[in-house]
Amino acid sequence: MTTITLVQGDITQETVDAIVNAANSSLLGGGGVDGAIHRRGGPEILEECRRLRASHYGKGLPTGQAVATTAGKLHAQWVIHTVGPVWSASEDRSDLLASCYAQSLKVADDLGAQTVAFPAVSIGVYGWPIEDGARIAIRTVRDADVPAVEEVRFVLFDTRAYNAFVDQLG
Ligand code: AR6
Repeated sequence: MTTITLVQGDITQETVDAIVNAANSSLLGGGGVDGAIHRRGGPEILEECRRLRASHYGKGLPTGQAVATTAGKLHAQWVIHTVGPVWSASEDRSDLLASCYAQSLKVADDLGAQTVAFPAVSIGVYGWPIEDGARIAIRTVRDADVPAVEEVRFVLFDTRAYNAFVDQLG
């Protein structure tokens, strides 16, 4: 049974086995939580991302998938990078957003990570409506069968995101 906990704060300050990054396909960094993770984690993370681009992910990491690297100087063993979908009003991309959580948890479970911190994937720069993003996140984690993972901690940056997750957790 995986326990879901919610905290408001900066995910780069968390001590967990794995920290999930809301990355982009390039894996080479960006703004938002991605920028914060690379800044605080140091250059080792980017070096490993570059190696992934040079080997398995020549075209980048596809949306909805996840891959692990070192966590550098963060208080974690791994960063699991996932690429959320950009919100679209004309196309339902919910399955891709759910896949980010499911695939990240599968990677975490395979690594033996017992504690995993997630940001709210896609609800920043990628424009996903917060309430819907929270609903998909909580539902997907609840449905996941990941025996190694004891705790999933959602780390929400601002009050609005935190409250949306509180509402969905019920
Ligand atoms: N800790 C926790 N949450 C954070 C932090 C932090 N330090 N910083 C921001 N957030 P976003 P996306 C929240 O934009 O929508 C990047 O440039 C933020 O308030 O980081 O998936 C990537 O390279 C929001 O609630 O990710 C991609 O190009 C949530 O994290 C693109 O942005 C997600 O916001 C991905 O966009």
